[in-house]
Amino acid sequence: MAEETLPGTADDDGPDSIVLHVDMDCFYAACERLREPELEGKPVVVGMGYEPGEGHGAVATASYEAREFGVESAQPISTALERLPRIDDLAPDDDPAAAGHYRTVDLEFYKSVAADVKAILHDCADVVREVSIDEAYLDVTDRTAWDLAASGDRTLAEGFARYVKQRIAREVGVAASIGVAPNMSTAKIASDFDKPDGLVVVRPGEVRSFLAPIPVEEVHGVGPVTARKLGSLGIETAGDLADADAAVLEAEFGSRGRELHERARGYDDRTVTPTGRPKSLSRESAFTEPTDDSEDKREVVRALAADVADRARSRGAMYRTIGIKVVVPPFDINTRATSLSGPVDDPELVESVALDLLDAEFEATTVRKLGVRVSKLSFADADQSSLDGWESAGSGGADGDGDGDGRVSDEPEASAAADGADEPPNTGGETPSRGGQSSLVEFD
Ligand code: TTP
Ligand code: MG
Repeated sequence: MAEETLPGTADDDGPDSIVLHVDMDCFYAACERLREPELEGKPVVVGMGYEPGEGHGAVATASYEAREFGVESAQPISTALERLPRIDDLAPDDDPAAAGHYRTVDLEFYKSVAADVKAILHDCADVVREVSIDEAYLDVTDRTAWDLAASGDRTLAEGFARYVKQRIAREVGVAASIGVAPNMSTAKIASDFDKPDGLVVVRPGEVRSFLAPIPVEEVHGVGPVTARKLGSLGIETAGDLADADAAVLEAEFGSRGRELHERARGYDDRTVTPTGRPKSLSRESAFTEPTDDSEDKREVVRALAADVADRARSRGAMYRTIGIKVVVPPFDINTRATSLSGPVDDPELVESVALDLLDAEFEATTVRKLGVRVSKLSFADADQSSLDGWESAGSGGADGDGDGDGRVSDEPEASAAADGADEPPNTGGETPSRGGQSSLVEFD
């Protein structure tokens, strides 16, 4: 497909960007499989408002095996049950392979998995835009290149994306599909192109030919109404849209028509902008085997505290809350935090508070994962805008699931909630205090 030369020979003003769009495969179902590995390869349906044994609620997502039976997102559970009976309802001689494992949405758990994924993404890119619980754009122009790898006809960018995918699979245990392209809209289409477990690379010279056969509905900014109108003009694919007369499109759709025309031709000059300032900075670490060894746990907390304090300092962030996260097998998440009377930048205090919180309640507990977090951040530099942490998959007020469909979106908040103003109120806990009141706060 390389009808033009590589790399960076575009007529524009600089080298071509390298954008990754990462979207997790059947995300909620993949999370359920983390807890219940025996669901691997089986039809799984995750229902919102669903209760075991009942028939109400709506499908949040279905595993790819369940999709084969015609089960899909937003469908009523009652319809899903007609297409794919529940395993518990099967008669003894029915085929268990043609039955579904129905589970109820557990957003807190999915957010904790998403945070692990996003921590990897932030590790792999300086600029990350999180758009929902399971989806993000990365600008990795500075980390890799469109040049061909020495070993063959693949680009370095492809190898980089494969590395990101493998890290997510190995470290978190869920599958991502990744699209790689010189711009955001093409990367998004590419990530969807070969799901599940896809890796689709569209090189700078290939954008237009890649887009040509794609249905217009998939072009960013084309909703069902626009698609219908385009259809009535005989425009069915991105190729048709690219070849259409810009003046006609503009007459029909105004300036948006011109924009859609540009997108279909492979131009999208949006840059990946980070989602926003962090509300907190955190780092967590899982043990290979759960442990109750007090010194092992303290050692990990010390290392995590040093790392978090270091990152806060390098980002110019002061913090007013120091907390820990303790995950007890199988996935029981506990968080404890201490609020200080004012913002500090004090690595030793992060360590001692984190250790006190650990010792106070979890000294003898068997844990599988530990985390340290600083929050209620304030920044010396008003323009600072990097983002990190396990909470970043939709922390605070930005991730409410009050939009009815239970999806979690991290689109930018309008206001400066980044200072932690949305943190839950103190609950008057008995945790150690350093010149300020103690509190128990939720991490997300
Ligand atoms: P999607 O990324 O749209 O879907 P998905 O990850 O389940 O599957 P795919 O492999 O096609 O990407 O959404 C992410 C999660 O958001 C999904 O796992 C469940 C939730 N969701 C809803 O709750 N309701 C919905 O209508 C949709 C589309 C998603
Ligand atoms: Mg997804």
